[in-house]
Amino acid sequence: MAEFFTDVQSPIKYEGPDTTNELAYRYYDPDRIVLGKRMEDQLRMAVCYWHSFAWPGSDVFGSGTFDRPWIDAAGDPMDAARMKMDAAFEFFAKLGLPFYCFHDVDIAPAGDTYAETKANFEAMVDYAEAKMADTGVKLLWGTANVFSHPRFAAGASTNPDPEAFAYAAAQVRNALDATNRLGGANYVLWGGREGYETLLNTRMKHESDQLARFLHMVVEHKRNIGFDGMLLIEPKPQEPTKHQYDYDSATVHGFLERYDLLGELFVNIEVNHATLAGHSFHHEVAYAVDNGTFGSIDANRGDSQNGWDTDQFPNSVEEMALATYEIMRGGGFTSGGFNFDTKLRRQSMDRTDLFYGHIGAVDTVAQSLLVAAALIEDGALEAARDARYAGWDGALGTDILAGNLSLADLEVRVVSGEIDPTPVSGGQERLENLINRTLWRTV
Ligand code: XLS
Ligand code: NI
Ligand code: NI
Repeated sequence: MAEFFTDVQSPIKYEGPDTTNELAYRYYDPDRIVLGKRMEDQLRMAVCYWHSFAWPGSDVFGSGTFDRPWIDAAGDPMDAARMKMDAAFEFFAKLGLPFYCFHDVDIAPAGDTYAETKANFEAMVDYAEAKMADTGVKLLWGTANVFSHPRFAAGASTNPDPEAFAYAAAQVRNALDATNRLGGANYVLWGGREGYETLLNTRMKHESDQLARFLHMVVEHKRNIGFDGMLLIEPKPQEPTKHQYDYDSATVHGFLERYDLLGELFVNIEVNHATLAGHSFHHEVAYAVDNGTFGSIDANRGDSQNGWDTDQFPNSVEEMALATYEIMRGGGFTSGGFNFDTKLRRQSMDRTDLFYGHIGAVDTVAQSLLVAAALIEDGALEAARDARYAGWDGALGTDILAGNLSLADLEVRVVSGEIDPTPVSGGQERLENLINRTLWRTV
């Protein structure tokens, strides 16, 4: 079989912080025990198929730049799909991460009819099954692309045409079956065009009822086939549409509660989607962990100078560490993990750039775990939070929350002078220094 990544002759290994080898891990040491688990099992990192193997490096102003002979290879499109999968699994095995993720359209070409597309997809799922058995690489999640084709221009489940809904249902049914067959740990639903371009032609309430019906159908199908992974919604506020209904963690939480879907679906939080929504990644993760909706992560980063989804490889240990702290404080991942939903820059055209991007990202995530573990083991951050809320453990706090006191009861006690709150410092700078000291010490 042809070899595609010839600059890397053996799997990338942990060599420690002092190595001079650019094709080695400095912090990611899969067998190292951190917070009671092997680093590999704690982080559950994955490579994404779409940006890394199915995207040629094109942007809205220009065509592909990447050296990827498996994209648009001449001849039978199924041969090209197998070549792409050979390249992908060679990369997964050489990078040495335990997982990958894919969309249906990433791995198999469309046929002239839906039946042909389905047959192509099934043949490629067989091929993937064999590759997974050969390499030991597992599936973190599968998903369906119900946003690229023109039939989904006005949305998938939120389309004004129920036939588009039905077509999306067919695709999701197949992708969920394939994910189940491949032993996938989760299934993701990203509502790429589940939103609107203009309110002038949109019935928002009708569209959200459609989306909820669709999600109930997905939950029901998951039960029918006995899939035991998590179903994940990936929030994103906009892009490609002007407004998307799964805007952020809090919006998704409200939606799930309103449509009786809490406990059935969880969130897959992407760093760059958090910042697009005007939040920090830390905020999005903390919200989901605190409200019991946390599932998985799409690790990447945005660019603070522009407002779109640049999906760059994560390289800020601080940004990652604050979120990893919240994840680990909440007990860590169950079936989720860190998926690199990341795109090389268009000028990074060499095949080996794909290794550099991932190696830096993997080390950033590994460092974030070390910082999170140091913060948890030190306990000072949690102790500061505990101290700040200590009043709520006292008689007044517990009575208020238990509903034992009315506005009038409280006013009586304030009038009598019994209650007279004293402002105390929030200590923000002291805590920021604590974070920085932990970063400097760990990294
Ligand atoms: C796009 C999303 C997408 C999902 C999977 O912005 O991040 O890549 O992760 O459909
Ligand atoms: Ni994503
Ligand atoms: Ni993105």
